[in-house]
Amino acid sequence: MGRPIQLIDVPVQSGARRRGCVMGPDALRTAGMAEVLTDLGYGVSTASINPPATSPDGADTSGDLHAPEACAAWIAAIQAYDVPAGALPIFLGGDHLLAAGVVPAMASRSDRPQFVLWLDAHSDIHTPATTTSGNLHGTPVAYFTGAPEFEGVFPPPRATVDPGKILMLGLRSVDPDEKAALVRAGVVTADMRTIDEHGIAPPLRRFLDEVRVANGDLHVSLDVDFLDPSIAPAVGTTVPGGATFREAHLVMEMLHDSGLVTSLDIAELNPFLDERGRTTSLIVDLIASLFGKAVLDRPTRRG
Ligand code: EXY
Ligand code: MN
Ligand code: MN
Ligand code: MN
Repeated sequence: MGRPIQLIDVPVQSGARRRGCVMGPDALRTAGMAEVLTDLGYGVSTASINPPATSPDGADTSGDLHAPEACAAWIAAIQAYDVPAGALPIFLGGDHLLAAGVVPAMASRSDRPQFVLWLDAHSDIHTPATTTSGNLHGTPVAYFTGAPEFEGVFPPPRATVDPGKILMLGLRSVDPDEKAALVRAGVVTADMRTIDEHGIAPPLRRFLDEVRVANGDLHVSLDVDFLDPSIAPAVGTTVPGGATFREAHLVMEMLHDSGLVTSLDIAELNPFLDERGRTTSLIVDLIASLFGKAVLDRPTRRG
């Protein structure tokens, strides 16, 4: 039996105006997420973080921000949730606002340095001051790296992450203020141009080596729009030119081989936009790869 896994539903959709992410956890369960992990030999438990009692979604738009109070309440609820000791949590979203709760919670779980692999078309490093859409799912990275602009908007993070310990893979839609913030903070990035030219494995291999050397914890945040829209249409923020089927599986296979992943979230799945469940099924297949489903049995290679 592998390490116990806890599947935690986080049906947040306050981070954006478009509705549907609330159905993400149900869709992932319907597609067999628990059964796939059980078949791979893991003990699986389930939990859910309940929607905080705030005003109905969207009713508290204040100034230019969409639903800041609901978002703040979700972040507080997620950060207050204690994952059972020894379990590897998979947070089933929900829009990407959930990472603002999940990453500080994971970073506070141990004294080891926290690393984050951010798989996303977007850098999500806006602050309440720079966002032009007002959609707060575009802000979690700035929040969990300690940007001061969140004071009075979101509760203080339980712990913060060193921006130099974040690798963003798959970027292809980054706003001007975000570009400046990425450089200022020193986030490590491999955009789709870099991936096209050199492949997806080299930056990931370098990053995993760093995590290993530092004896760090590794959180993986998988935004569905990391994937090319032709294979993953069920997301409200599709951007052409994303990761292919094999690139995505290779990332998952390398993560499995590394043995370094300590937590995971799946964000932005909008089942309302799916086509006969194919995006949801692909996500479940990717998670199976991350937890050891392989084309052929091969000796685990570390490094
Ligand atoms: N940068 C854009 C904005 O701030 O509205 C798009 C953000 C999309 C966020 C998605 C989840 O990754
Ligand atoms: Mn995102
Ligand atoms: Mn830690
Ligand atoms: Mn995205």
